[in-house]
Amino acid sequence: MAKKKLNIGLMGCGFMGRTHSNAYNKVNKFFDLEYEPVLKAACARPEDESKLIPFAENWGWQSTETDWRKMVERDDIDVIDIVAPNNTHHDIAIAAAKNGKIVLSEKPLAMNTAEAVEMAEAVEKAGVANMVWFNYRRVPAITLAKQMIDEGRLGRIFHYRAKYLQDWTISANVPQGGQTLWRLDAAVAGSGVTGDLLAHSIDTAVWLIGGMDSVTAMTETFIKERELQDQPGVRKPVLIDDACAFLARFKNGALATFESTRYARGRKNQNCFEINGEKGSIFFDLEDAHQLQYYNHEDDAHTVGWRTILVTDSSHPYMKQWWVPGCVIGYEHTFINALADFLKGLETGKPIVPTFRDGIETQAICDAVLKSAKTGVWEKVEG
Ligand code: SOE
Repeated sequence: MAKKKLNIGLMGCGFMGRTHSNAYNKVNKFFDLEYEPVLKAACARPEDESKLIPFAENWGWQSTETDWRKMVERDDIDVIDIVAPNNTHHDIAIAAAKNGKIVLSEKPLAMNTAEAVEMAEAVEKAGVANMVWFNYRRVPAITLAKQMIDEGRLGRIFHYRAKYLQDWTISANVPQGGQTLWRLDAAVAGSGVTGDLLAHSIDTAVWLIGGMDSVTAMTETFIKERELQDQPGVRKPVLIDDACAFLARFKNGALATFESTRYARGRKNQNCFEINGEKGSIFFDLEDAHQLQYYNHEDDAHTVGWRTILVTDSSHPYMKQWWVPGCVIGYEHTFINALADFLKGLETGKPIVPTFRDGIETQAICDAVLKSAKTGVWEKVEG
């Protein structure tokens, strides 16, 4: 059957631009879907055109734009997909929704909760489908964890323990700002590890065990001043959080700890969590992404113990679309899985989570964390 074409307009051409372009190219090869994305146009700022042109050629984008306002108004675009830096999400998403486009956004949804609320309201008012790309929900082992929790296998949840560790900013010679280092510029990123890394951990946690009530946090900026990438020789204070740790109380009574840093030497992208429930526990580590560790207290006393589930079987989430059991999939597949879910959602009319409205909660938790790091007291998660 002929596929329904869905014309995509991609806003940005960096790291996330690559992961999404790859997903648009691959999704119909592996998933049986009514919709087929067409890589219609990719957009970047005029000063990034020299990067945009080869990017578009490499991934098969049919055209390019250097004016995002023109892009959101193009009649031949159905979907605006925002992979540009965080401070652009709000204006692009709202303009896109006003023009009746489906809107997808990279995480974090916005710079703060107020922006996220406006974005959610805009897509809802326009009645357009929307989704935040929290891709780790689509790691099969994490989706399996969700399934197991929903099946009641852990029982009442007591503890949630998350870490998200990297090490790429330890050198004081890493500059801030510019095309590739905007994550270190608070004016563009909104925050440091809180919005960039903990947003993932928070989204996963809330999805798995429910909403958060209150938090108490500490943050640190280890390197206080860095050169600007765009202006060599010019040094400015660093205003992002390099590291953040917080305690949380969940609405269901569970206690949690979250830790994130870009200063954990040797940790490149360690996104892990452990959940302890009355009946069992689960442990996941992105550095062993195809495995889920599970302890079932109801096992026979003489065989009980942690077991490793190799999440590659066709009975596991997403895996029947991929290879044969034992053949692992990787990081890029999480974006393809997310896109497949989204396109299925368009087919069925069922909103695919996390929607922009869901994104508000993560944003509100990040805001409460950053506020608590300043006030030094417990802060309620608003809304
Ligand atoms: C930061 O280094 C980063 O690229 C994040 O922005 C992504 O969201 C994360 O998944 C990998 O690390």
